Amino acid sequence: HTAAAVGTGNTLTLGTVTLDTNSVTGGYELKDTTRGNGYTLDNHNGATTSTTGTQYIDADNVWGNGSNSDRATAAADAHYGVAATWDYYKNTFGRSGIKNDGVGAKSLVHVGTNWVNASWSDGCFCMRYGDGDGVTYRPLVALDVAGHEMTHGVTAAVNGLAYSMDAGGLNEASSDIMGTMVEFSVNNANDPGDWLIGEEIYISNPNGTKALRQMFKQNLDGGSYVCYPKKGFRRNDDPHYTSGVANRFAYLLSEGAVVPAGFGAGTSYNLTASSLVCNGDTAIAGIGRAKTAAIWYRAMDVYFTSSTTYPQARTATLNAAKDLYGLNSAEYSAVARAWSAAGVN
Ligand code: ASN
Ligand code: ZN
Ligand code: CA
Repeated sequence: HTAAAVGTGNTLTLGTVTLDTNSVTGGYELKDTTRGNGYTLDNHNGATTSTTGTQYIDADNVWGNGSNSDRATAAADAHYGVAATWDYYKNTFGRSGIKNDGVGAKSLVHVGTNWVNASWSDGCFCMRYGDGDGVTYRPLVALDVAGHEMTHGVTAAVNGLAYSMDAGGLNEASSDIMGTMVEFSVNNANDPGDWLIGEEIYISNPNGTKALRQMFKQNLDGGSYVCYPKKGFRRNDDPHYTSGVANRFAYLLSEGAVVPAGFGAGTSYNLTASSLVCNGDTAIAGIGRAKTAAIWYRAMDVYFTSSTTYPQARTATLNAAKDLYGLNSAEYSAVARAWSAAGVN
């Protein structure tokens, strides 16, 4: 006999949250029968290519202690992040799971040894979360990371964007954009929405400015590109860097050319500095996150293919904006202007 249950997670990054679990003989398991039976496993620090682990079982349905000293803590974050991503896609786009078939995915936590990464595998239909190095990085179970990894599964299902050249950048950017939208959709007090990727994986991040990627200012992470195909842009570079162009497009489209709240107005965050300006347009206004997400998702779902290039992504998102808002809409013009401001014409 098993039945859906509601437990409590004492997470690493979000404080205390509610977890959808399953009651079984002898306790509860981290399986979410309300979202396609997605479940969370302890990989016990196996290989980073692992495809399985052991089921977490808990007697009182209270998971973790808020610190990584309890192996269930990171599991609580991951389980919650998957549920939040599922809900974001379902509530926003009517998408039921990664493949839109109502089937949940598997999450493996405590993968690898001091692994500072997380990944998605279509083969195991699973995501894997490393523990971090324990010095600079803690387990990579933050909401934007969960949304990022699950979105790799969505990308594989809807358009199969390759993981190289422009398509690779669009693949990575799709994960960063949707991961960010997931984070904003929860807006947890301990991890409020922002345009940073991975800011919660740092053991110490007092000003909240450290991140794997800063979607509004690519050159802060040391490698991401600002303008296509200028300012040193290399088409065959790491997709986590070529994604910068589309991340910048999404930021400008949503928020406009303004420094995000909390980042001051100092020179290091001057978004109109010549190092960041592609076409001289420094006055672009945003259309907001909801419309940006709707346009990007429709482009992913309907128009992107495995080999979409940046100029083709411009056309794809313009077509998506036309479908959603019309050819003469402010949204359509904003898409064109935001791409141009990231060098894509
Ligand atoms: N964390 C990385 C990502 O999802 C793993 C990778 O390099 N593919 O992008
Ligand atoms: Zn990725
Ligand atoms: Ca974030």
